[in-house]
Amino acid sequence: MIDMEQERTVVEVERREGLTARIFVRDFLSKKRPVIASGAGSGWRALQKWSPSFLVAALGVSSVQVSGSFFDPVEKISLVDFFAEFERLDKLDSTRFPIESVIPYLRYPSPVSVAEESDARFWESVSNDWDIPFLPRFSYIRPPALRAPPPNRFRYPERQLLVAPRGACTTLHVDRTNDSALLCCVSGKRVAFLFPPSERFGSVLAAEDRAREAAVYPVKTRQCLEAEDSFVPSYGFGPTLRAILTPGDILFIPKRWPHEVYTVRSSAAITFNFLHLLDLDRSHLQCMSLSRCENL
Ligand SMILES: O=C(O)CCC(=O)C(=O)O
Repeated sequence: MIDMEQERTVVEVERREGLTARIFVRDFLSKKRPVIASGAGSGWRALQKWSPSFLVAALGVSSVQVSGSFFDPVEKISLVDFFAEFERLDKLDSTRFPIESVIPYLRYPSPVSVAEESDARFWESVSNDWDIPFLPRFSYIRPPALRAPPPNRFRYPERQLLVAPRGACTTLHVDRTNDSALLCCVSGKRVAFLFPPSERFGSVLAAEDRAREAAVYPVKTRQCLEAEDSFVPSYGFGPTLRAILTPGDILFIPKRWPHEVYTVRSSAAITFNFLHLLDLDRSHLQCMSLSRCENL
């Protein structure tokens, strides 16, 4: 059933077609406003190529760490088994869906595997399959470059391949790297919810962090199945912004915006994090002078 109170506070994230770097910087990056670059990746080869069997071959590993509703890896399983589950869940009728279970989620590379050779090989082998046309080329703090190579050519630790079966989710968080993020949908369908930053979120995020430290991950499978039509999370600190992402859509998540993402149809995606000069603010400068920039 739709909660009318929550429904009223939903605002759709603005969609822009043909977004250019100039417009992205002027209207969104500098204003810290989310946007969906509608179809900005619709010409990517990845959209045609990245089937489960392609990914099994391209990843070139026999087993992977999978996580649940948050980024920390929870178990190592065979890649073939993971994709078999991915396809099974995609086809499963909602009435038979395992709503009490956390759905396995492949976030590749996870922070623990970032230094591995297979990771470098994978990104190299798919570098012609994607690109982010509207990213400005200049003035990055992280990766540190006055003129940065395009994201598909540069290995940055916070680049991830996300493969999520229907029913999988990423629960509420602010990116720990304290930078801006792009979430690029390659296949399937994801619904992302974003919340304007507010100090009042501190206690909610701290409670979620404590639960994760204790390895207690929320099961939000039911909400995931309902996110396509009726479920809208709300924490009571202002509006909930919703971004419905289908293949080719790229969502800009500004620095420090709390967000959570529900996979409503089994989906592959790429995330890319960056810190631009325009992202620098007082707290960032203070921490840089103290040389402790993690987790601002
Ligand atoms: O799409 C997802 O499940 C999570 C993406 C995300 O929240 C992130 O990369 O910070």
